[in-house]
Amino acid sequence: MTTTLERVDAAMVPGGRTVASDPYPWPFDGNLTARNTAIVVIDMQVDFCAPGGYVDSMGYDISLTRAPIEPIAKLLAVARAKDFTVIHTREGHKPDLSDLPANKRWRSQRIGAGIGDQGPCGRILVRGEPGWEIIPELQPIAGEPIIDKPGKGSFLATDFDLVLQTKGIRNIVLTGVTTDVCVHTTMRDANDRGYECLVLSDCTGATKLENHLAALDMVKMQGGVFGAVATSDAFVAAIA
Ligand code: C5J
Repeated sequence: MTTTLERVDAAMVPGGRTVASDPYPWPFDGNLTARNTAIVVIDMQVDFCAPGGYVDSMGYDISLTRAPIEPIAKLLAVARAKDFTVIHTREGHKPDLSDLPANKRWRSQRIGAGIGDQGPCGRILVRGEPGWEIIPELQPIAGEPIIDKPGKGSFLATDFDLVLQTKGIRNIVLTGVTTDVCVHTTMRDANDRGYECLVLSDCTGATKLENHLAALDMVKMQGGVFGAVATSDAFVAAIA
């Protein structure tokens, strides 16, 4: 009879490489290549990271959502040089708000940053407005897919899964904001679909530090219930 450990060993790629991560060396089977791994940059938009945007209008400290900008920029420079797939997402709604659930709008209005309402960066979280744009520091380069999503997760009402499948991606490296909302929703959905997820702790940020830390901790429960957590330095060391 084979033990669990023997079965795991049998699944390892011979000579495979892994990232030093918690709670296990990622990916689980050592099958990490530029061809099968995507760096996903979630919602690094003006509305989430810049003065006058949605997060700022809600009264949160944008230094927390800006903290990952520099680490992500450094990561992308290496990942692009190594030919990894880079995918960007943007949260936003159609100008007629036909894809904006009433409860999402109501909740945003009660905190003083109504989605669809006029703000300092244009209509909040509306496609095509200045606030919805990806910040200048992390602009996509030619050929990098941008997934426009109306929800917190990246799979609902988008072609994200089709893009991943078409490119042969099975490992997802998650970066962006916010750790506890859009990063987590995307990671949880990806995990259920069988993607192997890694969250980079310094390349993500939330509107509250405690929530960022708790969101990272949740990934690591139950032997890595959603995947693993690493620093961008550890990821770069593994692919260098
Ligand atoms: C939020 C996001 N927090 N991108 N969106 O509303 O995480």
